[in-house]
Amino acid sequence: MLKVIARHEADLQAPSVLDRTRFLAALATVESSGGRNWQPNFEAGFWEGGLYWNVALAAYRDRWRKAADPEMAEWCGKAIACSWGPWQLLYVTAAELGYEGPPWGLSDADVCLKWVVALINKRLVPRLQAPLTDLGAVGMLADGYNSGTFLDTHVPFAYVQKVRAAYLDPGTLSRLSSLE
Ligand SMILES: [Ca+2]
Repeated sequence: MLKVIARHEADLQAPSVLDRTRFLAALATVESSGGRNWQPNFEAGFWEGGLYWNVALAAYRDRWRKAADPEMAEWCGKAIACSWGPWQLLYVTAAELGYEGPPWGLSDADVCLKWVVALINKRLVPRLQAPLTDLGAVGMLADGYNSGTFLDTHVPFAYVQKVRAAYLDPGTLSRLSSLE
């Protein structure tokens, strides 16, 4: 997993106070137990009848439902409502950012991280305001990654604290280094 991070961390346009490798490692640690638990996770809000269901999602559903053999067709549609990979990135988010592959393509750690970095660069980093400490940046980016933005009043405190703790934990990198 550290090799994957090493291939992408330079693309993260984060403030220089932030240790990019440790931040991306901390996110993977919290999202997928350090890369050990990253099966697709179905998010009902992004499926038919869910809070976020809309015409764009219906189009994704129809596109990928047809992508594979008939026995898998229903699942392939539902794959658009899953989060994927070590960073548990929502397919819908990646698609909004320009990802054109199938939802299940995001289970590849490199593909997943490429679009995670794109998300952070495009939607979060431009709204950060200096001066920042590294833990300040970690907190805002973790809030935004989990809740969509760090500029609103919804702050997922428990999640932010977990990412900060993983960022500070010297064991985070060594645990990830043992995983592909
Ligand atoms: Ca928020």
